[in-house]
Amino acid sequence: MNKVVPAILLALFSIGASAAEHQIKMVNSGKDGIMAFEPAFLKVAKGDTVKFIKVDASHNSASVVVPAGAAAWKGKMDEEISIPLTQEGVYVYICDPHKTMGMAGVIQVGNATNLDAAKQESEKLSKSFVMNKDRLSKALAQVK
Ligand SMILES: [Cu+2]
Repeated sequence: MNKVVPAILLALFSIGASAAEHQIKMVNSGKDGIMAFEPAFLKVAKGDTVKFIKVDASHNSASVVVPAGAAAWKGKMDEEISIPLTQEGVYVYICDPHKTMGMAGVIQVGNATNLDAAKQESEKLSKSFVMNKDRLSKALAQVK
C-alpha cells in the first residue's frame, strides 16, 4: 500500500458526495398527454444519476441513443432502474411497449457532444409514432 490509494478513495468519495439523483416518472397520463416520461427533457451534470420511477404499471426505460463511451440500458417491465450518467452528451430513451405511442424522452448531460446523431435517430423513431408525434422533437429542441 502507498499513499496513492487513500487519495483515490478520497477522490471517489468526493465525486459520490456531489452527484445528484434525479427522477423521471413513468406515467399513463400526465401534463404532456398519455403514456409519458415526466419530465420528457432533463438536463443533469456529468456523474449524476437518473432513476426511473414506476408511477403506473407496464412501462420500462430502454436507451436508444447514448454518447460514445456510455453504456446502453434496458430496464425490465416496471423496473425502477437507476442510470449513472458518466459521459457527456445526449441520451434518448423509450418505453418498449409504448414506443409507437411516443413514450420517449431525452436527457442531456453536460455538453451535447452527439446532438446530430441523436437528432437523426429521433427523426427515424418519430416516424414510427402514431401519436404524440412531436414529443421527442420538442424534448430535443430543449437541448442547449
Ligand atoms: Cu410505457
